Amino acid sequence: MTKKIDLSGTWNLREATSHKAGRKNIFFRKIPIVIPGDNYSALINQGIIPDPYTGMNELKIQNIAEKDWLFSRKFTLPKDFINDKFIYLNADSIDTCCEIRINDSQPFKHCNMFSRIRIDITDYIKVGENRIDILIRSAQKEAEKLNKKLSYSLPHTIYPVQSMHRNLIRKAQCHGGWDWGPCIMVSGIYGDIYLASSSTGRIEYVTTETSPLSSHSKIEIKNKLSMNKWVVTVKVEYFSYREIDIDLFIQLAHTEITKKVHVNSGVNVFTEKLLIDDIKLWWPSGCGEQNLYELTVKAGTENITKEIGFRTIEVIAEDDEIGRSMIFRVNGRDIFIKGTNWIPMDALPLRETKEHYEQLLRDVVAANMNMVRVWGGGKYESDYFYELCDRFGLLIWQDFMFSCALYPSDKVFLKNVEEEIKHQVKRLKDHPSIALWCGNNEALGALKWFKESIKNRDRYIVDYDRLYEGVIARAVAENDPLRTWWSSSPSGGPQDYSDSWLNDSIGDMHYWSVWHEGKPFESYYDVTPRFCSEFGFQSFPSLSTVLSYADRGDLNLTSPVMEHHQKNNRGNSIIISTVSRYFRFPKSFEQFLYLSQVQQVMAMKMAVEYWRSRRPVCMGTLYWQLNDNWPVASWSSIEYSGKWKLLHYAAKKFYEPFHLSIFVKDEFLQVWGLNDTDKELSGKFKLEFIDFNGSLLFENEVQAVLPPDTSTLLWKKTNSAITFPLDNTFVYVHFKSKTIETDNDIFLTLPKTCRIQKPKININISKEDKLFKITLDTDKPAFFVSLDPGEINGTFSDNCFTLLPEKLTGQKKIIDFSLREHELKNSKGLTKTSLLKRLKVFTIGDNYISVG
Ligand code: BMA
Repeated sequence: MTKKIDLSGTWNLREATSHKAGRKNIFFRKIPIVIPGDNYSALINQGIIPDPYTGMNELKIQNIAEKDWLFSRKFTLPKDFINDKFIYLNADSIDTCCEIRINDSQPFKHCNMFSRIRIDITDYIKVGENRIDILIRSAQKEAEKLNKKLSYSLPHTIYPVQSMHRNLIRKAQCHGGWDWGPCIMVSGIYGDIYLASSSTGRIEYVTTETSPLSSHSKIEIKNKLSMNKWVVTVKVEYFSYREIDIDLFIQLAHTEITKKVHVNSGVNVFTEKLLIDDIKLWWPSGCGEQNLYELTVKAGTENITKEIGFRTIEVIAEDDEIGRSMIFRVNGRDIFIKGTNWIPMDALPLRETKEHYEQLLRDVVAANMNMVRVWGGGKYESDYFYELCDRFGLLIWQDFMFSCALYPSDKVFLKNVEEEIKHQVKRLKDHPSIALWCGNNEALGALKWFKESIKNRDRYIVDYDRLYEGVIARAVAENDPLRTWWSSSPSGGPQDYSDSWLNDSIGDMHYWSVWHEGKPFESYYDVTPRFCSEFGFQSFPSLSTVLSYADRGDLNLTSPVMEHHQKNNRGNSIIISTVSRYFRFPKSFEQFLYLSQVQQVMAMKMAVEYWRSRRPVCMGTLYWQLNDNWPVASWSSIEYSGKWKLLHYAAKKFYEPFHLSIFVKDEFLQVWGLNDTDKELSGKFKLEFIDFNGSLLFENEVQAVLPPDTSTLLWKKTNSAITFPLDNTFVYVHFKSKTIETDNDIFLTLPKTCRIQKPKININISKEDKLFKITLDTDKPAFFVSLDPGEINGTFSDNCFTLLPEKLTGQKKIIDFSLREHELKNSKGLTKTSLLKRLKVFTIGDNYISVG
């Protein structure tokens, strides 16, 4: 068998900038660094630089990015690892421009954190002690150098703290700063780094293509149960050190192939077809099970095991009377996509852990989502991320890593990108979760952003075409022909390069008019995107997260620290002016944080509920953005600390498979019953008008049927037909069947105009095993009721809800609070009394004067 020596663990790090390095320089001292990991984290852990997430420290650590860094370690090789063997070094990702030396070898150069490094080191190693040195040059300086060589400029977006020319280097683009992220130009070694020795060769990639047997009729394919016979093409790329016969073994489900194959020195490709019966399909979350099958491939001395799934995914982009659709059809069924955009989990790669991935992705599933978009300004995620998405049934919209910039198209750059794309496509294509490959984020739109490309569009279009269509699309077509290629997000779809930025009739849309252009929330009702892959509204994190970066003395929205932790130039003023547009002005800093989250909920809820009701014209929404990579004010629904913002609770509700959507559009109050399941639902639909004192003014109950995979109009009336005063009335709707119960409500005028009354809320807590049960009741209707457990790390079964007096509902509201796994370990002592003491309750009525 192939033997491996893992090189992860503790390495040494020191500065290697030639002109500055010297004994007196503190960075020249060797310090320990954990690999996989990054230089900034090592320097922080040694107390050499401050944590950039605290206060305004980000500004103090920028000089680290100007230096070159040497990562080195020793390793010992036993005789049997070397004797008569061939040895290679594997490094999954080195960030970014590096020179690798084994003992006294010639340096091997590489400059792309997204492509794998495999180098033959047989001639440079010896039995006993060896050393590896990886010199990582300052990416910032390398980018500057490349920029100087350009014959015309290649602009990119610029954020408050920015490393320039990030688009010239194949590194996570957001490392250079973003409108939610710090500028931390890390250098590092990520993923697996190891040595492997074998007498024959190595498997470079194992990839598969799966198709239902063509003898299935169209009708059979529509009926998912009959799609059980599949052809699997397994491709093995084997790099052989010499000409020899090797054993090839493939096993999948109950099918096996064993044979001897002849290999020549260099790359050999074997393709085998397997016919598999009795397949159970893989489905996205909410639509069925996530069945996975283990595939084992042995070639020579190497052995690879992975899980694959069986499903068909088509992206239906067809011309119709509106424009051009964008529909994800999985196993023959059109799925309404509900999800969010994913950015890298942490600006400091060392802080990204498996637990963190798992928690975030579980939170995505818990909010009834079925897709995440891996956004193009970040990175191709770790294998673990994709494995979890397969297991959880989360479809992935996978961007290639290009974002908000114009990119070069010279030969060196294109060759570098081509290697990257081939590697990433082969690495990832077997994940059933990946639904589509998308060329970039907003790079097509960016042609219109910069004066250079506005002036000389032709030059930049040629660059665009060479890179995305010439290199990337071709590499995708050659290596993953069964998956959809989508040129850019947003775009009108295949072969459409029109300026579709503000066009809601074709392809996918990024609808930013509400946030970036300051339009009212109601303008979400002005468009019906075929698929909205980005739209968002910012909020502040809650106080416990703010306190992780700000001192008590900084707790003012216009303090330098609060402004520093806002990377969108107009961000805080948009939040503040929107608060004044919709709400009574908050009485305290903490109320402000809370209200910022409430208005974020209002914005996203209005957009999603309206667009879901437009099904099948609109067939998906991915809001911007799920997570933060440091603690900051942003569009995220989960704070950096892992705490759910109110938006995440609201998403759990507005993305539920059966949901009542309620809105007032063009003076019409409308209620739609949304059913995203394949089962018909029949139940009682109730609509009530209630005043803010809690008196029932009107009630109507009917039997309603919600057919599968549709939205159904349940109520429509003009506002003028409502005889109750609009400022003292809200509408409450409720649907109940044998199996489900859901409700919703809406104000008939701006919240600040409503005569909301300050509620008195009673809370009782009991503890049942690991769970806290929180019982609430109120004297007056209470809106956007939010429970905040401070820094206690846990989630509520419901939050940010309307709480009605018991006399109206006949019952008290009961909510579960469960601690996160690691919190369970830390806080054995948490009692119901201590939870009650720390639990804060906010409602928008808190900012109204108490009457009566
Ligand atoms: C989108 C994204 C990001 C950005 C966000 C908010 O268009 O693609 O570039 O963070 O807008 O401005």
